[in-house]
Amino acid sequence: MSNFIKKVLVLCVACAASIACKQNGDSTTNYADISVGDEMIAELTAPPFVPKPVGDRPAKKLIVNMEIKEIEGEMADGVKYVYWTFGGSVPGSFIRTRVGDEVQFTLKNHPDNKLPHNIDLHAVTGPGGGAASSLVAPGHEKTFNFKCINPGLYVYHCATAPVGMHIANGMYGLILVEPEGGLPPVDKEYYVMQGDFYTKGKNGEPGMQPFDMTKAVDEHPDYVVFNGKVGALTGDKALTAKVGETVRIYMGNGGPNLVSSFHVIGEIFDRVHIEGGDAINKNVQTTLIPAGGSAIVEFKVDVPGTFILVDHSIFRAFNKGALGMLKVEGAENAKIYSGTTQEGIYHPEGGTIQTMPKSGNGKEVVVNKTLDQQIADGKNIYGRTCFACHQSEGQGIPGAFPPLAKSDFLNADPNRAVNAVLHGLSGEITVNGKKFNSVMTSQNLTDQEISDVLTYVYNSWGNNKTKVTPEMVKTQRAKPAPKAKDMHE
Ligand code: HEC
Ligand SMILES: [Cu+2]
Repeated sequence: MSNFIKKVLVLCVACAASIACKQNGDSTTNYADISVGDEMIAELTAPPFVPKPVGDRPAKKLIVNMEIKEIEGEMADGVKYVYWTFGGSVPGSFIRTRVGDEVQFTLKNHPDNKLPHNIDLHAVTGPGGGAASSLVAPGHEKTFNFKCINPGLYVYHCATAPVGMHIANGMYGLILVEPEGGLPPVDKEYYVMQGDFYTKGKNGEPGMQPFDMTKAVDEHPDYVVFNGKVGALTGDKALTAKVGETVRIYMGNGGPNLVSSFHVIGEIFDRVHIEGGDAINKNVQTTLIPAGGSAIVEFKVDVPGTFILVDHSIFRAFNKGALGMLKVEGAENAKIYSGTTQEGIYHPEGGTIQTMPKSGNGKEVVVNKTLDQQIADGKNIYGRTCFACHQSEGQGIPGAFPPLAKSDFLNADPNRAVNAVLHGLSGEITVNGKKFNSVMTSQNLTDQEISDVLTYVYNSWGNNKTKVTPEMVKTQRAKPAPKAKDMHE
């Protein structure tokens, strides 16, 4: 073999090897050795927003200035809590970097704070993820440097003893390390992080609520929420998108205890960066997010509507606050989803499902119930149909489900209430001075059942004691369903 041919062969083998490396995605690049260009001050954002994508910018020396603030906030309507925060929000400010960036991180502890804090960034390769170098007393600041050598979405958190308590009070956030050239562009990007909270009083108990160490150790949270509080992502604070857009959610879980079964009701994740790393799973319904971990989920929104973000450990969503909303506007697409096109009577067989609510069109035995009978039967119906959203004492969930207790909307017009249960209710309404803009689906109940449940509601929790009769429901059922707009006037 001539020398020339040998050389060509060697070259070819080398070429093929390098192509193979690129194709299977092994990061052969040693990002520790990338030299950085000029300095740049990092843009930091409060949730649910994220800084601008890195695009194809070269690696830089990135200056991050973050200030710790201990601040009073609201966990739920009337429930106060002192949060410890990175940058004034829970989760803390979003940090966006790229592989090869050299981060100069300055952590400031506001002089009004009471405690020392530090930061452990999971994106850091080094002892304590920076914690050892960043312990800082109130009124002081500490600077340390690290190089981003692994792309991915990473959690950061405080790691000052008692570590669990600092995290439980809201000291966590996300740092994104984008790959070379950046993540593929999308239309909307959001920042959501789950956390569990432990308060002296039980869920909903008003006033200032101190942290409860015993409940935290027992892992019995009173609140499980997205972005630090009940209703942070509902009503007019809902995430938004337009039909046809692609949405990317940087989803983290601060814990301190629970893992999250993240799901968006009515959507399927087209792509999930599992655990915030390189591996991509496709067509996912629910993705597991470990405490101290993350995922990047991406999906195209094809039809309009309100899509509910939940931890599918579902009592957390409907009873502890882990519920957010994505409102999608745009044209309907009947090919993908066409709503109710037919309604029929389904006769279930078998003993276990015979307690299902009957259809309103079935034959009913008419009995003249007393007020007390109606209330007793109505309470039962409430427990199996309305409770999940409007809650046990009709208190609702701020920003998501309006109260039925002392509801001015309810008390003003029984026929309107009947129609809400008969036909469902959507669009903006105001209940006791608070705006709601969500969807209640129609409830598949008979005239008697609707009159019973509403009579129960009207005769509970300080409402005006209206007795709703089956005849009133029958009259409304006979009329065409009112347009959403008429319901709100
Ligand atoms: C899946 C959740 C859900 C269920 C179940 C549900 N609702 Fe609602 N309800 C809502 C939402 C959301 C609204 C507000 C709709 C809007 O924003 O236009 C609402 C509004 C109402 C209102 C008017 C506002 C107010 O607070 O007075 C009444 C009355 C009402 N619901 C009664 C009931 C009754 C009675 C039941 C059970 C038979 C029930 N709902 C079941 C979610 C629900
Ligand atoms: Cu701390």
